[in-house]
Amino acid sequence: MEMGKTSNWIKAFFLVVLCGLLSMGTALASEKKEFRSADTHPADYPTVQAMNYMGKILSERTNARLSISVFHSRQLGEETDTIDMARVGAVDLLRISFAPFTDLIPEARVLTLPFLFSSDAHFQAVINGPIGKEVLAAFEQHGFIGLAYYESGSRSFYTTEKPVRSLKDLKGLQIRVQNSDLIAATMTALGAIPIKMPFGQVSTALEASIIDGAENNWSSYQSTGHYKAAPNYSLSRHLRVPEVVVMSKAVWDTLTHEDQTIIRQAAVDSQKVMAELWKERTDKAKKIVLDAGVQTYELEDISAFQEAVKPVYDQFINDPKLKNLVSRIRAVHP
Ligand code: GTR
Repeated sequence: MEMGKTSNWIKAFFLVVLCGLLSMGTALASEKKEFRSADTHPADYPTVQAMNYMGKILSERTNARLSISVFHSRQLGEETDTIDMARVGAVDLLRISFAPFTDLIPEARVLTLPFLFSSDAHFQAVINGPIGKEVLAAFEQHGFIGLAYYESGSRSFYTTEKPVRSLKDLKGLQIRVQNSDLIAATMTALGAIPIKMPFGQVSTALEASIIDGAENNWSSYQSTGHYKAAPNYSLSRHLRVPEVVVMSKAVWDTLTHEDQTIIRQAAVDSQKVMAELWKERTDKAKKIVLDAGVQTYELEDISAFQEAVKPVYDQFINDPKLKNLVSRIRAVHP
């Protein structure tokens, strides 16, 4: 089930036209380039801060010739809208979740598989190693240049009424998911009813009991205020969906090799700042939600969840190249 799709398309269309006009103006005005970057999160969120930092060092390293203006808080639309805009070069950069790329880029599915990573350290070793590089490189043939990964912790379920401790608890619950067939199939495999819904609509949907719950990391659970309507947080850690900084290939191809190198390095350098901000923010978010009365739960039997999602692997990891990536990920020992 999808909600708000038509209005999002209309919104995306007008934003594409608007951004197109803006970019023509910038190109004519001077040689200076101010890249527009989109983010769904608010101004004080680590991803936005890290992109601001990337803009700062980019500017320092080019005598203010290159800079970044971050349109946070969904000012340019929901994540799927901004993917469409970046593809045609209407927006230059995205800080975005891998999830909405999984329907487009087969390699992106691999890092989004449920229960694939055994720990944070495992996840970090994979994204910062050769597999991470290979997956980022795969973005290019789909119109994006993968520049860097950002931290995002693990995602867990939260519900308005009954906490989720077992598959039985999840059965029949309407759970909001990101715009990804793979994640929707994961919910179905776990017995829930997936509701694909843009991030910006989840608060209202929880408050109005349109959905029974959603899933996200501590920081997003807190920043969105979802914890107020859904105070049962079940530490299922079922997904570790990476966040990524990508540039529109349409824009990238207009840049000199030298500028491309500077941009790539600035993105990689911002990753370290992101890691620090992320840790701080996660600790703060946990404290805020626990102080507000959120109850946490552990799953009774995680192996039942891991077993239940096996068909998702068969369905989405359906060619030798993807299977090989999964085996190599499993063989990484941090
Ligand atoms: C957050 C992620 C966002 C967005 C959001 C969602 O964890 O940082 O980019 O994808 O989840 O659930 O839509």
